[in-house]
Amino acid sequence: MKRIVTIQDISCVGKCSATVVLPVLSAMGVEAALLPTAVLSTHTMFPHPAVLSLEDMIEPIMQHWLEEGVTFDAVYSGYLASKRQIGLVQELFEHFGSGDTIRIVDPAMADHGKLYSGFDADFPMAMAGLCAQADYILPNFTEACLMTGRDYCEVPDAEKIRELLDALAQLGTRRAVVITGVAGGSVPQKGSGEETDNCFTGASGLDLETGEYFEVRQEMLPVSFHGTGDLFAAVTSGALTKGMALREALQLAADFVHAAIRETVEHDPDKDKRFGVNFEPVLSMLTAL
Ligand code: PXL
Repeated sequence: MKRIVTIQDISCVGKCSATVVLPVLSAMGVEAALLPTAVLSTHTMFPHPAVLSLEDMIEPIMQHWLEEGVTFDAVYSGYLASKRQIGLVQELFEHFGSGDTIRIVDPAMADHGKLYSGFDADFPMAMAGLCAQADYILPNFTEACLMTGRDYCEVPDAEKIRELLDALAQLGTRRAVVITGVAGGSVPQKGSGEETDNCFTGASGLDLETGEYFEVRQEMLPVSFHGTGDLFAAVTSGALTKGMALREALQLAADFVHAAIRETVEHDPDKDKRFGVNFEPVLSMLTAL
């Protein structure tokens, strides 16, 4: 069985980070180890969460794993709350990320043109330094703009996305750079190959080994729930760890997040968006892999 270590906070309520990443990886048949960065009563979209940093535990945990000869097939980092945590993940990459181990960074720190609360303006550049050491990076459009010093805009066109992918490639990431949550105007109708006017969302990537640009698409649903970026990154990371090709991994992630949002909207239409999506009923999409 493949073993992945994920660096995440434990947001007790609000379905993001550890509470979505671990069940997704388990459903995919990947052994998931957790390096916890902090405990929060809720994620930071709720006002005034109670927070306990576990930063001081990260080094002793790594040290013990080294003593015990623990190894990982993939190292995958998500939301990090401080520059010190970024430095500690860099150490984790050095100790556990060599050889065939896959290093994945989801630089979860911003959305809709803005940094999440609690981050300083120089945080994205520190995150860019971590992305330089990864094999795959999965920023959303806002995070990609912040890490490359580009201006954010509401509706980027294909040319802007390509230019941004090229700028991300300059960070030094090894295998692929991917921008998640990229939206556009028409989606192929399943089976028929015909375009419809439905909006799509998905991911655009640049494979740094072949130089190819690519995209994956799914129908856009007109709602935005917390934690879907973490779900997307978790499915992608689990699939890559299992040896799936990048495009297939991203398509699976897009399909899974779409199914989870649809499930939530259909069966829980009044749900407070901060509590995240009901992904549990659709986990079976991942168990058959
Ligand atoms: O979903 C990303 C995330 C993870 N963890 C915490 C957060 C956020 C986004 O706001 O606040 C604590």
